[in-house]
Amino acid sequence: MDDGSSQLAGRIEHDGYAIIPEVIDRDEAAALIAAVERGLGTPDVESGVLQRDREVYGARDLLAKVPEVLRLAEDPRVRRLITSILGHGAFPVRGLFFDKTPTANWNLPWHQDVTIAVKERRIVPGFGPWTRKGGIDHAHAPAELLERMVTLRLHLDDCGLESGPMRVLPRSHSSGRLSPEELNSWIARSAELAVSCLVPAGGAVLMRPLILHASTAATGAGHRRVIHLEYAADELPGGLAWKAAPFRESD
Ligand SMILES: O=C(O)CCC(=O)C(=O)O
Repeated sequence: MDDGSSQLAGRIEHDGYAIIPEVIDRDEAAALIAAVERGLGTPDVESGVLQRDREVYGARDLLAKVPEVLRLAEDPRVRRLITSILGHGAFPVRGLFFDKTPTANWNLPWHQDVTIAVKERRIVPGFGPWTRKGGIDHAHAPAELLERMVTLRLHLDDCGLESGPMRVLPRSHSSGRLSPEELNSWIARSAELAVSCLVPAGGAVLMRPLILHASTAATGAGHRRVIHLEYAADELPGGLAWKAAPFRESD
């Protein structure tokens, strides 16, 4: 019997993204807001917690900092979505937190997500340039790896047009890593096909990291809190290791 998994996998394969209106319920989303606030504690840039005017607007390494987020990443409702796309060997490799508000606001130009977080920098063909953010080594990764990853962006607040939603360009995920010229050509050809990802609290956007996406600044009051979880199905080559969930670090 098809439980919708193959349909979801087909949508991700074809469009590069899908909106799932309910992954967890609103009470669970509210509990996660409290858990993230507890887990992030006092804002501090060195620890990977980003703040502007004393307001937390983002955080890295969420799987290590917030146990409830690690549980969410392995929750059967989330796992079912992820494994239908990546198979049963899928595992979470990075957790980020975003909180867009009128005072901690941003817009992002069209881009692909090409960066992964690893335990330790090593020279491996295809990986780089390297950066260090929040005390963690990050590298640009090859398209073949990124094409076998998926991101789940779980919304903790209702996200409408006024919330500065993420916008995606359907089907832009399947052309590999785009040069600036290719990216501009995609935008020139198909910007009018962009979809604003409007998602209720507890719902999520599933997306391939290579889909072109952007976001506008929020115009309304309130928060747009998102837990961003990346999953992979492959170990890394050349002695590189994912800076992933704590339980994997002692593997
Ligand atoms: O949350 C947003 O505003 C967009 C985030 C984004 O573009 C990203 O995670 O790459």
